[in-house]
This record gives sequence, C-alpha cells and structure tokens, in this order.
Amino acid sequence: MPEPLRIIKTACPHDCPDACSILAHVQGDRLLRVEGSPHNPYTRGSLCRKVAHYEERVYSPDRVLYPLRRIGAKGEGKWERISWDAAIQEITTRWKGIIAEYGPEAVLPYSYAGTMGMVNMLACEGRLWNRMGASHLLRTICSSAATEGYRLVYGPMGGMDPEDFANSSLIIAWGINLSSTNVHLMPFVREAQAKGALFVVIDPFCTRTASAADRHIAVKPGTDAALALGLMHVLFAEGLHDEAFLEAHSVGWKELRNRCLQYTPQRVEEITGVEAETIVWLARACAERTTAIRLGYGLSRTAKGGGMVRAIACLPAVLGAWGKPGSGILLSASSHFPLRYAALLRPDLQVEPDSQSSVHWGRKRPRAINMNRIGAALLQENNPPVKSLYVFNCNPAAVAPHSGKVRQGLLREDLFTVVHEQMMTDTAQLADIVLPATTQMECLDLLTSYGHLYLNLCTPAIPPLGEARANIDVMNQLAHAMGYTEDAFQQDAEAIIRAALQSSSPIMQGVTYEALQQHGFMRLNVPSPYRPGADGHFPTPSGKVEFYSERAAHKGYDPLPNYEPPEESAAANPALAAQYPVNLLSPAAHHFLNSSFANIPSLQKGEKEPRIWIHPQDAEERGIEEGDWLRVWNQRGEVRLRAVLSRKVQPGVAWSPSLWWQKHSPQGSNVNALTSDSLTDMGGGSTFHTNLVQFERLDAS
Ligand SMILES: Nc1nc2c(c(=O)[nH]1)N[C@H]1C(S)=C(S)[C@@H](COP(=O)(O)OP(=O)(O)OC[C@H]3O[C@@H](n4cnc5c(=O)[nH]c(N)nc54)[C@H](O)[C@@H]3O)O[C@H]1N2
Ligand SMILES: Nc1nc2c(c(=O)[nH]1)N[C@H]1C(S)=C(S)[C@@H](COP(=O)(O)OP(=O)(O)OC[C@H]3O[C@@H](n4cnc5c(=O)[nH]c(N)nc54)[C@H](O)[C@@H]3O)O[C@H]1N2
Ligand SMILES: [Mo]
Repeated sequence: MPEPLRIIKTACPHDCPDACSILAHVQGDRLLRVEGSPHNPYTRGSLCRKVAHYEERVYSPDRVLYPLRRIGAKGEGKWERISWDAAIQEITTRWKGIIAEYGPEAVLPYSYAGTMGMVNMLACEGRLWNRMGASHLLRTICSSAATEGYRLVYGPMGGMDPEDFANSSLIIAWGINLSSTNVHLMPFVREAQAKGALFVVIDPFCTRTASAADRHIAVKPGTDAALALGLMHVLFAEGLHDEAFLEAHSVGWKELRNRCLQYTPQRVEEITGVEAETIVWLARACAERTTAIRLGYGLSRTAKGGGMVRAIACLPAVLGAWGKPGSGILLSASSHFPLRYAALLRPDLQVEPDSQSSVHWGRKRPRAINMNRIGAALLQENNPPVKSLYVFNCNPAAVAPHSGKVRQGLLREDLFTVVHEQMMTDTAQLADIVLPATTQMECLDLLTSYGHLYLNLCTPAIPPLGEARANIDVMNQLAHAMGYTEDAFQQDAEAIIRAALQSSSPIMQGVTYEALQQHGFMRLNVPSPYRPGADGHFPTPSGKVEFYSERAAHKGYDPLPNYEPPEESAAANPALAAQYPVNLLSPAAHHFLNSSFANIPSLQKGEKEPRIWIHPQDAEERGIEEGDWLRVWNQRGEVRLRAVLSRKVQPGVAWSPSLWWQKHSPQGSNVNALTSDSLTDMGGGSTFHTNLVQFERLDAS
C-alpha cells in the first residue's frame, strides 16, 4: 500500500515581499511538489518560477546534509564528516579561547535574510550574540538607505495595502521590477488597468515590467531625486498640490516648494534625461488620477539612494493622496506588523563587553560592523580583529560588494569561519566548519511580509534531510555549550512564536498560534483595504509629514529633500568616468533570488549565462557583437560576461541580472568583483548600482 498523500499548509520565507502561502504535497517523508494556496487573497494560488518546483531545491545535490570539518587548505573543498557533538564542541572551544584572548567582540555573526522567519532570522540575530557580547552586525545590505529616507518623511509607517492598488487609476512602479521581484502585485495592477488605469514604470532599463507598462520612463541612474523634485515643481507651479492637507498635516511644505523652484522641467531634463514634456505630463496625470506608487528598494542601492527615496516619498503627501482609495505609496509593509519583537531578539540578554573578559576595549556597547564592509572588516579591523565569523542565512562571498576583498578576508588562515547552510555555497566553500541547515519544508517558523498584510505559519512538511538542523536549534545548542543558562536558550521555535504573538495591539486581535495552525495564514486585524494615513497622523516626531526635517538636519543631512549626483558618476567625477564610462546596474535576476536558486539547473537554464545588456552604440564603439564574451573591469576587479545588444538599455548604462555564484562564473568571479563597498548617503546602505566600469571583447587585448 502506498503511503497516503498529505497536504500541509505552509509558506515561503525567502527574501521577497510576497511571502506566499503554500500547500506542500507530501507522501511519507517525501515532498512531492508544492502549489500556491488558493485561499490567500493576496498570493491567490500562484507561485513564482523559482519556488514552483521547490522539490528541486530541497533535494538538490548541493544540499549540506552533515556537519563537515575542513581538511584541505581554505577553499579547497576537502572535508571530513563529523558529528554534531564534535562540531558544537569544537566551535565553542575555539570561541572560548578567542573570547579569553581578544574579548567577545572578536566573534562576528554574519547573516541576512536567507529565511525571513521571525525565529530563524530575527531571533537568531539577537539572543545568543547579545548574551555573548559579540560584535553587532549592521544589517544594511538591502533596505537601510530606503528605510531611513522614507522614515525622515513619515516615520515608521507601513505603506499602502497592496490590494488597494486595484482601485488606483495611475500606478507607478518606481525603481522596482514587479514582474520579477513582486510578481503577486501584478494581478492587482492588471485589474486596475482593466478598469482604465495607467501603468507607468520609471527605470533606467526597459525591464519585463516596463515592457508590460503603458509608459516606460527611462531615467538616468541615480537621478530620481531630481525627477521627483521636478514633478513637485510642476504640481506647485500649477496649483495641483493639496494645500488644505499640507497646511493641516505637514511640516515645511513652503520650504519644499521653494526648493522645488530650482527643479524646472528643463533643468530636470538635463539631469535625468527625461523630457520636460514627460515630466509635466506625469505631474498632471498624478494630480488628475488616484495615484499609487510602488517604490522599490532596488533604486535605493545607489550612492544617494536614501535621498532619492526621501524625495519620491514626498509626492503622495503633496498630492494629498494618503487615506484615499488606491492612493499613496508602498515601500514596505513591515511596520504594520506589531509583534513583540523584544521577545524574539531579547535585547535584555545584552551584556556590557567589559564584564565578559579581561580584555577591555573601552566601549559600553559591542562595536558595530557594517555588513557591506565585511571585506574591509576582515582585513583591517584590529580593535579587536575579527577572529571568528559565524555565517547563517547569507552568502557573503557571492552577495557582498567588492568581493575580491571579501574573498581575501575569508581566506585568512587565522580566521575561524563557521557557515550554517542548506547548500555548499561560495561562502560555505571557504569555511572551517560547515553545518547543515533545514529548509522551510523541514522547520517551524512565523512570517510577516514586507509586501502585504498577512501573517503565515511555516509548518514543517517533511523531517529534516540528513542531519540538518534549524538555526534556532543550533543557536540554543551553542548557547548551552558556552555555558549560558538563561531560560531564553530553553525556548524552542514554538515557544518563541507564541511569545512574539502576545501583542496587546488591536491589529493582532485573534491572531493566535492555534488560529494560524488552523488557517495557515491570517490577515492582520485591519479593514480591507487598509488605508494608512487616513487619520492624518504620521508617526514622526511632529505627528505630521515632515518635508523639512529637524532630524535630518541633526544628522548632518540637508533638512530638505535634494538631488546630488553620486561621487562615482560622470557628473561628479569626469576623470573617473573617462576611464570607466559605463554605469553597470546589477539588479535582481528573474530566475534567482539574490544567490539563492542560482545552483538549480532548471533556473540556471532560464537565466542562461552570466550576461550583460549593452546599448548597440556602446557595442559598436568597441567592435562588440551579440553573444561575444566581454572582459568587464574597473579599479576594483574584473569579470567575464556574455554581451546582449539591446536598446532596452541606454547608451552609457549596462545591466547584468544577478547573482550567479562565483564558482559557476567564468574565472570564479561574479559582478560583485566590480561593485563598491562605499555606503549610501544615509542608512549605511549598499551602493551596488553606483558602479562605473569599462568593457571590451575578451579577445581584444
Ligand atoms: N526574482 C527575484 N525576486 C526577488 C529578488 C531576486 O533576486 N530575484 N530579490 C529580493 C530582494 S532581496 C529584494 S530587496 C527585492 C528587490 O526588488 P527590486 O526593488 O525590484 O530591486 P532590483 O531588481 O534590484 O531593482 C529594481 C530596478 O531598479 C532599477 N534601478 C537601478 N538603479 C536605478 C535608479 O537609479 N533609478 C531607478 N528608477 N531605477 C533604478 C533596476 O534597473 C531594476 O530594474 O526583490 C526580492 N525579490
Ligand atoms: N550585485 C548585487 N549584489 C547584491 C544585490 C544586487 O541587487 N546586486 N542584492 C543585495 C540584496 S537586496 C540582498 S537582500 C543581499 C542578499 O544576500 P543574502 O542574504 O546572502 O541572500 P542569498 O543570496 O539569497 O543567500 C541566502 C543564503 O541563506 C541560505 N539559507 C536559507 N534559509 C536558511 C536557513 O533557514 N538557515 C540557514 N542557516 N541558511 C539558510 C540559503 O541557502 C542562501 O545560501 O544580496 C545583495 N547583493
Ligand atoms: Mo534585498
């Protein structure tokens, strides 16, 4: 008798705004297939290309199934299998030695959002490391610039309900490639379009999303703040602003109006490459229609990315759009979820560094290390040096900028690196100890979302493969072996989820562990559609929308939104641009999720090869033809990419969907060999898209 088929309600915790509800089909211990849950009103039963065949990832030959200890040279790929007990013993013995000699800050946890589970991401970022007094990682690689820019204007206010986009008559996807990175919003865009809405995409590249839009506005990279100020110039000049709203609910709108005087459509055309007529047209359309802006994190990964987001974020307020049907802006929904975050992170476990060891570094709090500067930190920090790195939920060798430095740092003989991973990634390859991690099909977790208003419970569908363990279980074991006896380290995933759900907020009313188990997902207890900002209150210090910001002035920023060119651009550094004349963008690939899925053969087939889109004019100047292999380089490094000649990209701009693993890339380098580890204007964010390069045919030199 074959074992009966079971269907388990679970969800996708990968780093994506859509956080889909999933039905997992299981027979015995085997995951047969997954399908989107038809019951979730936002994700509506469909799954993206990447997750639709999740069984390929779960049973990938790259899965790490047992703890491994390095036996060859670093990076050589020679391992011996060891037991979990031996691994935990070895790691904690090394840590105790390092802590005795250098203090706990010589240990650095390094993680991002491989899973976005509240337990296996968030709880694992706090607890153990707080108790240890380890160095604190600033998790800035993705959203910190955008978050800071947005919050200067609105404070921590969640954006529009994505389901309300169906009620818009103008939708602007600004610096976001919805058809690849937020696919479940597209049906709502289509629904609006069917009712007569206009769909506009603002992106330097004609993406899949732009190809499906009514209008594509090809802005020059890094200039969107000027475009936003130009649009507001037209709104103010033509009296299309909502003066009653601005008077009652904002600070500094007249100062903003004065600032916008400098941004005439003609001047903005010169800066952005967008025709003055288009700017006037779009401003008027925004005023005439109910306008929803879906603002991407993508565009904020530029040197002035925080300022760009800040300027764009002002638009719906100038229009008086908040609280009206189908109107407003959505950058992130995260702030809508009022969980008890302290129950996850446990900041109360924090100890002062001094009390931990004889080594005194003169600080009250553990030192902070920006994750974008991991290469520099590994090579240069000496107060104390980073002696041990514990990596989970992240693949820094492939995803962090200026990867030449990152690799050099990871190759340090005296660095003790532990990588807890599902796959033998580029980073795991460089570890001293690799620990096997469960996938979401094998462990329990709770999910919020940065793109919608539903909580999901990830329920394990199958037992862990091999000896894989969930992050939280490993953290607890490490804590015990370190001799930490606090109750926190006795809590398993379920106990932590229950604690996080104990919120007094009315928005969480009825959302219990049992209810989540029963339904799989639950909407926050808010009206449908939910219209934040409708009460005219904004969670800033003044309670109003802040165009003029004292907080910004206090931090040393311009108190008003403004446009500045990135330092690494033709406008600011013509000498550098003469040497490296092309701005290379390396945004999300359709078939990969950052570097996740980039080892799955069927998805590699979709992405074909590491490629670069260049304009025919740039190709002709260099004698390049379609399909040629190119050498692409700058002062930071060099990569090989296959040329695609296309007018989808502007002259002087190139586009390379990311990220391939280093080990699958020609000469072992992906685009991050070229990207810069300098930080954004605010938020300490990454600047992947501010990246001047030169290229030639591979056989040209
Ligand atoms: N398929 C897929 N989905 C993903 C991901 C993935 O890797 N693959 N990654 C996930 C993660 S971690 C995140 S943070 C999100 C990111 O999702 P998005 O916010 O969509 O980020 P990107 O694709 O990096 O960039 C979006 C667009 O910004 C454009 N862009 C670059 N510079 C500028 C600029 O100066 N101005 C303007 N207007 N546009 C600019 C790029 O051309 C690109 O088309 O997606 C998530 N979803
Ligand atoms: N050039 C360029 N670089 C970029 C970007 C870009 O647009 N261009 N995008 C940037 C952005 S937006 C982001 S968010 C970062 C993302 O960078 P990362 O956070 O490193 O994301 P991934 O590459 O998806 O790698 C996540 C890893 O976590 C592992 N993992 C998943 N679940 C678990 C788990 O439960 N436990 C453990 N231990 N491991 C798990 C996966 O197998 C995977 O190897 O990359 C950044 N890098
Ligand atoms: Mo991200």
